[in-house]
Amino acid sequence: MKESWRWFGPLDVIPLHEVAQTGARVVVTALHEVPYGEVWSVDAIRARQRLVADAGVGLSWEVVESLPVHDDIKRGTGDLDRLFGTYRQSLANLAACGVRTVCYNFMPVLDWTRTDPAVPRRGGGTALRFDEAKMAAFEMHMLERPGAEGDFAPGAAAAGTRWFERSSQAERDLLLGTIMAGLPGAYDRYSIPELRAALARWEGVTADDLRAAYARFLSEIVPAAEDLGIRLCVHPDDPPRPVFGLPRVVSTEGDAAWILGREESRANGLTLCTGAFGAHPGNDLPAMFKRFADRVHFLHLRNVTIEEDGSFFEDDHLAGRVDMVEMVRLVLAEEARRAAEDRADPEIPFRPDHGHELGPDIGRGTHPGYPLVGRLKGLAELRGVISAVSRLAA
Ligand code: DNO
Repeated sequence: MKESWRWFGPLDVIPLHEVAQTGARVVVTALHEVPYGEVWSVDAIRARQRLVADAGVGLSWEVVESLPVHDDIKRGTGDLDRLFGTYRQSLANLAACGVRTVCYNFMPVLDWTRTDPAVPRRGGGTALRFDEAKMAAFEMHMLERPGAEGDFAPGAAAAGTRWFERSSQAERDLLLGTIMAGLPGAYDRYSIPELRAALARWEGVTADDLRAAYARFLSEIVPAAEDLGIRLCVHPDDPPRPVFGLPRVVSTEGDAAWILGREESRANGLTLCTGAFGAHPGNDLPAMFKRFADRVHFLHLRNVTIEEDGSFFEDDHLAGRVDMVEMVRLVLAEEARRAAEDRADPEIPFRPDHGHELGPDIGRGTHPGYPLVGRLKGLAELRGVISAVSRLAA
């Protein structure tokens, strides 16, 4: 299992020498500054590779997270030929530079969503949380989205109304900021009117429409990726269910089976995020890994605890509902299988996904979910499991 670390580029407050101190071997990053839908040029990719190499700490860029899919592709409208061409060109440029594992997602409008950036843990550390009632408060009373109430369980909707009535302006502003913070590497946030405008463009688009657009994306892109030796790997929806009335189609085991079945090629793969898939009570992560093992090109290992009303929080890496020891056992067995087939790259890159904000990271201004110490704690715990499981299997 290849230890990797997400680094957000030159603007990340965590410098590369600190990444190296964690023991991680490779960097996961993206050209976050390139607008969605534009080509990642060879020059820009090489410049980023040089930046990583020039830190002189033995790191290299091996995984792209993410090469964003333009919203027009997801909606199936606009100048699609140009956008598909651009995507293929970026893949070709990445391959030319030797970067061949490429993560992306197919969530409309927004990436991952949380409602609480800092739920207190023992001793003053904090965790991220998705609270059904607060999400209901946001959608019903701040966004004022018609029909929002019907998308929540009655208890959550009522609790959301109570929260809204009691909340201060500062609490509402924090909620807006937290919900908008999910756009990776982006420092711009939608305001409520901007979010409304973005959602309006999606009015009437159903899950079937999104699936049709996804099928087209796969048929346009996977053959090119295969020729280039690129391993695409879709990241699941987070949370794994519709939000803001937008459809989501990468949430369950069935969704993953549908995606991988559309193009039967290793180039059409999966980022198995145990946290995002894990927030859906119907997803059994070890079973999913077993079923899709050959097509898993990248792993995000973290854990969640789901509460009765569907809210969830990010638990310790070895706590929560996903059996991480079993996950590691299965991943090592899959790597042994790949090695036995003489595959050039039997090791699957994984990163300790998210972490609690602890000690020196509090107030440091790292990306939400991406502090140094909390992720290092997760990585160290996982490293311990990996080493114990490998020893016992030997
Ligand atoms: C959140 C991340 C996601 C992920 C993208 C992949 O922490 O896991 O933002 O990078 O969805 O495209």
